[in-house]
Amino acid sequence: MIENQFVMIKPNAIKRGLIGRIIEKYENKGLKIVALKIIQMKESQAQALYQEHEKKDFYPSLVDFILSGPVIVMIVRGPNAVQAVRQINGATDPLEADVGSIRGKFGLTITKNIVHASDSRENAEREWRIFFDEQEIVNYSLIGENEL
Ligand code: 3AN
Repeated sequence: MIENQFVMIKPNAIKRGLIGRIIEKYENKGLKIVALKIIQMKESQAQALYQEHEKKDFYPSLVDFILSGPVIVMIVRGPNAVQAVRQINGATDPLEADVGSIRGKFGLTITKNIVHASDSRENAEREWRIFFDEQEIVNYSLIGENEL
């Protein structure tokens, strides 16, 4: 099943110059970037993105951190893209993530865990709609895509 996954590169990863090394992992897997931008997130967008965590004790620090610098938001498309991206990202806590994953390789703490991705197809659509209009999604073919 071809899915759209919502992915965000967090401010610490951008400040550390990791953008290319992160996006490379999704491309290497055969996934396709169909929308992408760098933004300074608005508080209202952060609240919408993290609404499920609103009551949790880490919520204020999570919102502060995500507003502390630019983020990259993107839509990554491919077969089983939701699960595939979560596998590439690794477990939420970088210390529990596989060392071959993005969080296992580049992360140290759970709040500044380098990347975000949605946990279901429904949430992926809800989350990309916080940052993109449907017309911003560009469809095209990758070389060899039919062999995936
Ligand atoms: P994931 O991004 O792996 O799906 P979520 O959706 O449960 O994880 O959490 C969203 C974000 O909230 C995480 N990326 C992490 O930065 C932060 N977070 C989750 N759990 C904690 C926690 N126990 N303490 C601090 N921050 C947390």
